[in-house]
Order: sequence, then structure tokens, then C-alpha cells
Amino acid sequence: MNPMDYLSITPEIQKAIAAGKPVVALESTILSHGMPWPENKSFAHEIEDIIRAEGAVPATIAVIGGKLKVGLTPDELDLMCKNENVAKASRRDLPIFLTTGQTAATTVATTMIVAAMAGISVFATGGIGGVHRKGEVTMDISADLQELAHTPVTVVCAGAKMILDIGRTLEYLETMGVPVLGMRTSEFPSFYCKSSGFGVDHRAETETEVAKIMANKWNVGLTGGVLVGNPVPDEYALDFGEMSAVVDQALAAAETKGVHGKEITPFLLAYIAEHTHGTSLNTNIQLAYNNARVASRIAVEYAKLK
Ligand code: PSU
Ligand code: MN
Repeated sequence: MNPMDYLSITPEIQKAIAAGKPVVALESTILSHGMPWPENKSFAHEIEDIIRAEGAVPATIAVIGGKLKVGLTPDELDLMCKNENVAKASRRDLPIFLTTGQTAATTVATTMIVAAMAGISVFATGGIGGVHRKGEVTMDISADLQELAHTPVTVVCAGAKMILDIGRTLEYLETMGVPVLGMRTSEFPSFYCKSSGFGVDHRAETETEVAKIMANKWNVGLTGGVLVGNPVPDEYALDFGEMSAVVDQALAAAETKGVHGKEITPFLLAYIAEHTHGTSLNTNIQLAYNNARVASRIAVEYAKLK
């Protein structure tokens, strides 16, 4: 069996890729395990509309019926959003779900894998996984970081949440040779907030500059991805001190309940959403829209270079 036989790409996306038109991949874990129903449903449609308005084609990715789906129908988007028995698929889970037929949402890592297989170079998400706090003891390091090291996709995110050890996450990315760019910022953002206290490798002023960095990385023969930190728009940014306090509570609750492994990230996300009364949800939605906009512009510029 050819790897391509596992892919199920919609005709629209297939045509766009073949013609070298800009396509932007989207993950489904943000839908199934990152946002509540029914807000995630309107989000799933709106983020695709934003990408289209920028002149790119959206490609939401998921694992359904033993296939790697690139582009979901409205029914399939509903399936992911309702999250009735939808698993979370990171790299190690893929062969299992391809065998069992389990419906699964793709993380940043698996969305990158499937996007690269399909020939999609740009991917918009909310926040990436990273080195967890106390990761030096637990060894809980998201597979997202290894994927950035090896898989040639540019990921546009709003940084990483403070549930993670952002300093060690950036150290890991440096070791793995992943360029970390700031989109019109010199600081790596921390999801709800514009700042994190940590810098980026390069401040990119334009989407064209990001596209050139991607082209040069891959043209010179370097493997792996590029990470773009795009800060949440001012009007939706939350207070660093307040969010830090909620994050600390969430971490304490996870420890009390003994949550670990693949459950920890969804647990912390749900705890924060529940304890910030919807403000954090709106910020999450808006920063992802903003990432989709920037990712689309990068994809448009990258398509011109190719
Ligand atoms: N961080 C967020 N929102 C998310 C995730 C992370 O702020 O939705 C999701 C992404 O799909 C990411 C995954 O790839 O969690 C990482 O999970 P883990 O830490 O188990 O690798
Ligand atoms: Mn983990």
C-alpha cells in the first residue's frame, strides 16, 4: 500500500494543491478537545471562511474511518465538534487508529504529518504543545516539538500556554533546529497574553519575509518545520497575572487528581475555560482567527515564490 492510499483529500483541496494555490491546514483537536460545543461549531466554519476571504483554501484534518481526511464536510466537522467518542491522535496513535477505524482529532503533530503528506506547507492553530512544567522530571514533552523538528510545515500559533514551561520549550526547539519567528513581535507570545518574557530568533515584519525564510530553509536542504508566534490582538489579550493564577490552580487540580499523559493538556484547557467564565474562550477563538489570517497571507506569499 502506498502512503497516499491512506489520504482522503476533497476534490477542491486536491485541485488547489495540484495547481500550486495557497492551502492552509487546520487541526481538529482544537475542536474536539480544546473548545466546548456548540461554540466550536461556529468557530470551525468561521475559521474556514476567514481563510477563504484571504484567498486560500482551508483544509481541516482528522482521522475518520481509517482514513487521513484532508478537508471535512459539514457533517464531519459536526462529528469532531460534538466529540462523541472522538479520540486524540498524536503521532504514536496513528497506526492504531488507522487499524481500528477509531474517529480521532489530530493534534499539531499529526496535522503536520498529514499536511506534509498532502503537500500543504502552512498550518494555523491556536497554541502548540511543548515541554510541560516539571518536564525535566516527568519527561512530558509534547510530540508537537519532535514533529516541528522533522516535518516540513510552517505552524502559525499564538505561542504556548503558560500551562507549559515556555523557556524549556524554546530550548528544546533550539536544540532541534526549529526557527522560531515572531510575527511583528520580538517576544514569543503566551497564548492569552502577548508576552512571555522569552524572545524569538527573529522578528519578521511581513508575511513575505516568513515565506522567504520557509523557501530558503527548504531550498538549502534543511528538514523540519518553522514556528511563527503571532500574538493575540490587543483588544482580546488577557491580563498576565490573572491568567497565571488560574493556570497555577489548574496545575494544582491536575496534580491532586493525578492527571497525566495525553489527558493532561485537555484537562488543563477545560479547567481554565471553566474558571474564566468564557472570556478565555473568546480570546482563544479570536487568536485562532488571527492566526488563520496570517497563515493565509504566508501561504499566498509562499505560493508566489514557488
Ligand atoms: N494547546 C492549546 N490548545 C490546544 C492544544 C494545545 O492551547 O488545543 C492541543 C493541540 O492539538 C496540541 C495538543 O497539538 O493539544 C498537544 O497535546 P499534548 O500536550 O498531549 O502533546
Ligand atoms: Mn504529553
